[in-house]
Amino acid sequence: MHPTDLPARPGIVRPGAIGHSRAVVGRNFAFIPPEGVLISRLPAWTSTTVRFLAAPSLGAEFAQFMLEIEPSGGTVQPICVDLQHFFYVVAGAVDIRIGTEPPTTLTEGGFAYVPPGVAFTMRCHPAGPARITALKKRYEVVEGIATPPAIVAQHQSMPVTNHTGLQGRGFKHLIPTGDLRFDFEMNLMFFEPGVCFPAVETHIMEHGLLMLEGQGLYYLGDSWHEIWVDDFIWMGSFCPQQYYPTGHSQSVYLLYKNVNRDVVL
Ligand code: UGY
Ligand code: MN
Repeated sequence: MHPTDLPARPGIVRPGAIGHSRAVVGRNFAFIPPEGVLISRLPAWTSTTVRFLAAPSLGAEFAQFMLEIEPSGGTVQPICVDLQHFFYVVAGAVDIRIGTEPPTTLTEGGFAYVPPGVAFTMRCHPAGPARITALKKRYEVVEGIATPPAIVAQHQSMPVTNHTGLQGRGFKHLIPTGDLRFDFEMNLMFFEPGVCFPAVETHIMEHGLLMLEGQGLYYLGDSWHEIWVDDFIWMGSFCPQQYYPTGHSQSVYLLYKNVNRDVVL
């Protein structure tokens, strides 16, 4: 019997709380189920809690976190820092304002890219709370290449593409792929059950992965990990990786990947 099948009484810790963690932190990967990620608050945000998922203290060269914003909560004042931001609405609705543009409403599946040095505000709609996954990364400047423009859109308005020719795969490149102005991609990856990558990947790029739909098994380093909705994985540079979707429906995850830049020696 799985410990979650045992009756839980209010105020009493569930059986399995000690012996059944799926959390693993390795040298160049971390598997982070949500139940162990504790909340904090950020001075620049009101009525908002934050759960950090990846940060330099883990080994990552970016930061990724979940923002849980109460109705009418959000940024205290415009945030303008020398970092890029990316936001993806997991649930709820927010208004985002980037630079001097008028505010745009983003609902579940909405996303925004904020270039470095550009101010933004975010406000949760009063009707209910919002959950946003957010990412910060220092921009890698290249002489002669312009900094990228802001992006605000809903993924539902984008077609699913498949450059691989492999049945059962699907992609949405939320940040234009191959555009050298950007130094990272954020991709929605779609998989039919049983459709894995053609090989175990071992590449220099890092990943931050948030599971949005379905379930499967994730190969990290040299071990398999069962994954489902709301789990997070950090994959460091050269972490061997493979995904094997299980279950009865498609699975979808949101994947950060640093690209388009040379190694720094
Ligand atoms: O594009 C990628 O690197 C992707 N195939 N990796 C992954 O989903 N772990
Ligand atoms: Mn990969």
